[in-house]
Amino acid sequence: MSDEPQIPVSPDDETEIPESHPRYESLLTRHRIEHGVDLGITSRQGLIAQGRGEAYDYLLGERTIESADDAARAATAQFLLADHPVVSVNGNVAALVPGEVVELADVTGAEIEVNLFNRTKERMERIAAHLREHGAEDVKGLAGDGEIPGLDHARATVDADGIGAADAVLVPLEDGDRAEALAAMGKAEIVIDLNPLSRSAQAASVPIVDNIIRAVPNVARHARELRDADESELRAIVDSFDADAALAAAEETIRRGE
Ligand code: PTJ
Repeated sequence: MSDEPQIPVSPDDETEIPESHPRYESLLTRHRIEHGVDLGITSRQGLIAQGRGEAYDYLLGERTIESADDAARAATAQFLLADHPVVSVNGNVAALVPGEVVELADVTGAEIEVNLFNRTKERMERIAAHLREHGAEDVKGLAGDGEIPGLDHARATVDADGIGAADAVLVPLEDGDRAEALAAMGKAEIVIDLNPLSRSAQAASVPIVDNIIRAVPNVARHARELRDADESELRAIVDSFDADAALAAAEETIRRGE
């Protein structure tokens, strides 16, 4: 028999997962995604997306690599410099880090907007309610009175005074083309994606190659440190960040396997 701590096959509550388990973070993440599907927040495709992400996380050593931490700091500076920063939330993000997103928005002064690939009124409302339960005061996305040009799926639908009017958007866990479309609108694009080769990561002005479960609290931590920094310091952090080098460092870590 293995020496690993035993956990219930299907824990009812995440507190049943022992923190001492060597794969604690992975088990916690799976539990939250599964629970998100049960709540009608996460799409079933979200389970597949999580599996894909988890494979990259395994190869990255399930840790925040140095280049991802630098990217999180640059993303924070970009958000603090922005006049109108918005965090975009889909079904996976809502299931994995609802409270952490609310905290990040609070500390950076950002708005939160629900934006879904598999958009239904019911899921939009459930996700907004879930975020409110985790402390969000105002959740955008339900008006859907704006549009991102050049996209022919539901992700094009945004709030005109939310993502439509934003100058910086944080888009965790996307499926590709919206990152390019937002960049084409002149918005700074911060992407969180474990796959450095994904289209979103490649298109981002700041790609954070890290698990959202670590990256969102990390950005909030940097924001608490940087919130009193002056504009020139924030600008210097953004200007010295090299997106191509960060992607190359993540790919190198995956290929080297260490
Ligand atoms: O809730 P909806 O309807 O908007 O749908 C959301 C999903 C995620 C289902 C949809 O956007 C989708 O199908 O995404 P993809 O094409 O599977 O892409 C998801 C990307 O996120 C992949 O590049 C994964 O490597 C990455 N990813 C998955 N889980 C994580 C992750 N990145 C960071 N942290 C994770 N936990």
